[in-house]
Amino acid sequence: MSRLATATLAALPAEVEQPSYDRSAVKTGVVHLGIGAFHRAHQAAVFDAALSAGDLRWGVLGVSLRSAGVRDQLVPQDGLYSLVVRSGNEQRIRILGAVQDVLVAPEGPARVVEALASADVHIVTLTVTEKGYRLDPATGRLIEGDPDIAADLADLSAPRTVPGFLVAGLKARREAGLAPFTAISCDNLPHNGHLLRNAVLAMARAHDAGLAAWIEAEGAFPQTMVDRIVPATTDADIAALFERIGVEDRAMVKTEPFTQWVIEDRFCGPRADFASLGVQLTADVAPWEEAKLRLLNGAHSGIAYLGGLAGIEFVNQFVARPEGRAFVEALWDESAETLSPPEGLDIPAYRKELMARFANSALQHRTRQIAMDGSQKLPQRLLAPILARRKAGKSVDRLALAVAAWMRWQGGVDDAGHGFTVDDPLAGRTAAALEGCTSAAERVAALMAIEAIVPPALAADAELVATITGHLDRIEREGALAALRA
Ligand code: NAI
Ligand code: CS2
Repeated sequence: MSRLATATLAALPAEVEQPSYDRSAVKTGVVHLGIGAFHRAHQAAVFDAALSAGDLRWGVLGVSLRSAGVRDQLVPQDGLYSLVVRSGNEQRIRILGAVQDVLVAPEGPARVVEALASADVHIVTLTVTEKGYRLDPATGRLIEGDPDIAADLADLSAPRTVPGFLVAGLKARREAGLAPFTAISCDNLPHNGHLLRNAVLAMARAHDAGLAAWIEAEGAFPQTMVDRIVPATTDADIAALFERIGVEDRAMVKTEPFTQWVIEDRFCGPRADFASLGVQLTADVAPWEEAKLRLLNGAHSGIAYLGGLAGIEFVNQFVARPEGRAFVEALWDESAETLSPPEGLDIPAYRKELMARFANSALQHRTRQIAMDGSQKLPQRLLAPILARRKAGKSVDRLALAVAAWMRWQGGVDDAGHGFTVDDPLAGRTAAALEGCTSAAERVAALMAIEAIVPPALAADAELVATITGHLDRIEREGALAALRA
């Protein structure tokens, strides 16, 4: 079976779009940390469009901070992969050529630092998941007790973490007389640029006050809102693509037609002509980000836990059920009231479009995938709108139901009695909190006392606690579907 690569491009069917630029002339202008599925379908597609438009400065060097998996998929394919855009029965296949190489950081941290210090590199993008920043979700501070963070705080000769690599790269740039790069967090974190900047400055201060002051004065960490649903690729996706194009592509990503990237207009060096590439540049990303996190991601998390408990495999199956769709709409009614939408965002139209995106049956977006890392997601998606409503003296119901479903999920058993592993960096904490609890009320109190996840003001809110307890009790007795119907 032949594999997608430069040598096999000529064999592809005509329907497959191919890079139109001379890949050998492309310079590496971007280093991307955390080269998972999302980067390949979102930022890399924008840089590929910049290359197609003739600006050859924006090739991407991907870095994996953990495993060699993506390197082993992409490097044998000369960095080429298919972006498979699916909507209902339609499918569009485009081969992207922006990714030039992939490094596996633990195999050679010095090579990553060297790349970050290259004079051609002007932008560093990141998708390392919410937990990859090693920040306490409650305080936004670096978790200094994390062994990798502690190692980087002590010595940066072989960095291990995101702030460690960025500081080592920035230090080398300063020593070489270069300007800093612009570092753009593309993770679904509130105020992602601010959090990244804080993490980098905290790491820099531990090593060199002068370096920290230079980064503070000269560096740039724009906030961003990123949006495109990119489910994890499955073996069946790879097999189906092979049937269609006749070569094997182990690095393919599947996604939806929709894509959005809003970036705070704050760069400290050259950048692609983002505006001409469909990227929105704005002075204030916060209202965009808040709307996206609370509506899209908030609903996603509710769907993930309720659907996951009820044995509903995919997001589209959840919203195909009348009680599922009604739940999402009612959750949006609650969350939407907490937003201050930016000019240009029409919330009713946005909701309509979101529902259609969730209903896209060709994506097969697993509720299980979204359920992962709830401790890192709940605060910005569900707890923030709850807090805003409670401060305004308003009640919550569907938001509380989503939180109750997350609580039930922490027990690691679904409604059919099947056990599963709770995939979350704080799973040990939630399991310890639940130990010995004998009622829904005790479980709610124990989980709400975890300040790294739940703001103390919510734990002290008796009316809210009672609402969540009522929902959890029903889910435990009758299951998530019954709770949805009720
Ligand atoms: P993925 O699982 O394909 O890739 C995750 C990447 O993060 C991998 O490179 C992995 O090595 C790295 N990573 C995971 N844990 C880490 C840690 N503790 N330290 C350092 N690196 C770590 O996931 P995908 O789909 O690429 O999503 C990544 C992130 O992108 C999400 O968590 C989210 O914040 C953001 N995002 C994803 C969207 C999607 O639909 N997939 C859409 C919008 C944003
Ligand atoms: C999802 C997001 O996995 C999750 O937590 O909610 O990755 C979601 O698909 C994206 O934010 C869409 O832009």
